[in-house]
Amino acid sequence: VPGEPTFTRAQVASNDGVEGRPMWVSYRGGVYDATEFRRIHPGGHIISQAAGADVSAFWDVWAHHHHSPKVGQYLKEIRIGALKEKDDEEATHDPYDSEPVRDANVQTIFMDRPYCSETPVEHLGSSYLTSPAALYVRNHAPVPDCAWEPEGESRESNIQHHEVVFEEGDAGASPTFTVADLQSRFGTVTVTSILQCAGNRAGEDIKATGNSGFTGSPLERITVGMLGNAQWTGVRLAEVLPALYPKECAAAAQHGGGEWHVVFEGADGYSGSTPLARILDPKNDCILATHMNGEPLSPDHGYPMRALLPGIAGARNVKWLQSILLSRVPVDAPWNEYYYKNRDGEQIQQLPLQSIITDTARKEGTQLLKVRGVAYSGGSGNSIARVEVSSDDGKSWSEATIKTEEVKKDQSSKSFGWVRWTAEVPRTAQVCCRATDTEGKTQCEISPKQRGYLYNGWSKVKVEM
Ligand code: MTE
Ligand code: MO
Repeated sequence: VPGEPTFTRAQVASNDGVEGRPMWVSYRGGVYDATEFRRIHPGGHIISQAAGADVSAFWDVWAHHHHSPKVGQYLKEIRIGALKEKDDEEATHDPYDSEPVRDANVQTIFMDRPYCSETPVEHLGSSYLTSPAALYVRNHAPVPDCAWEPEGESRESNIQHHEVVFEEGDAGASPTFTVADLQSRFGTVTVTSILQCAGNRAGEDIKATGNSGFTGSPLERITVGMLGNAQWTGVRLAEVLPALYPKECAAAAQHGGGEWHVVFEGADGYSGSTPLARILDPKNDCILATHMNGEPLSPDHGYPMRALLPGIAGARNVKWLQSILLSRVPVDAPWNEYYYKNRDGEQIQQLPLQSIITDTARKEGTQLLKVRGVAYSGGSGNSIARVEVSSDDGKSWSEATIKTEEVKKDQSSKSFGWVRWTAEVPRTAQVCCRATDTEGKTQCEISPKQRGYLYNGWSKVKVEM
């Protein structure tokens, strides 16, 4: 902007938002007064981490994420000048310099900053439980420093000290509990559940139903691997919330829970919310998880604690959990306001019934094809009644064999985990599958467009002839 005032980095730094001072930040050579932004914006405290400094790493995420013109307009409104040229070139601290080490053999990487990956399909169905190293990762910001390996302490014991703030609980102002407090008061349970990003199968969705918000972004390459199945251990939210928010939970029980939402906030500034009624129903197995497959959560998956809401879109399973708040409205953070909404403009919650072909192989000495895959019922938590495979585009179907013997019998009262299955069908150029749950719900060939999310049409796979 010609003729606008210029500021040095030192000047920006002196406006750090502390003790009534305004909060300035720099972003791509511009200087912005973000005082208001921090105050009014639920995602604003992520910017406070960079008060008086450069927010490029944070705002780049926000800006490219939300294709909304509102973002550009907003930045224009709060711009107060430009950085002095020499200062613009100065190197700034890189918030991505302490990212965890990842195993490229079991992760297909879409983006590095923020890190986003899927499990390669060859690996997806290779075991009943997905390993933490192979589970897809969806980050929207740098991995926050949650001191996962403090000196002299094991990760296991460090979990115990982690604190979660319950904002404005009935017990008075914002009680804080360590994980150890929560565990000794409420005990822990283990539930088996898939975790899936609402954007899984985005590539197939584009092929079947046309362009979406994913088109043209690195995420249009998502296949079927933003998904995994694991055993999660933690404290039950259906016990924690009524104890800490008795009034709200009682009111919610009377009114079907409709008007209350549980807002989870992570240490990276990301937040998500889910209706209280869903979480209060003990059958839904919603927990604050500290362990995956018996191991402390890894840094990428939310160490030391995350929300684990079986059957609910990954986006609401907030990692690096810092605070919980009951609210009358769904959280209005940039991640939720522009992203992860369905075609009716509602924030996405439940995942749909799903089945996925993970691999096919010629059966030696026959004209048959062995087909393997996974299936799960999503938000309903119903069991899978059957999976069928077709080698003639759905004209005829063969029933698959479900590997029921490996399904974990844990404290989960519904079926939120996946089942693996195998089938044999005549060998052709393309095979497809569909699942049916115990209520008779079944998958359609092509599912209705949900702005690119939640695609659950038949899984179709080309076969090498
Ligand atoms: N929680 C925080 N704090 N930050 C995030 O970026 N991403 C969400 C959710 N929770 C996210 C988060 C999204 S969109 C998904 S799909 C899941 O985490 C992914 O969990 P995973 O990375 O452990 O597989
Ligand atoms: Mo996601």
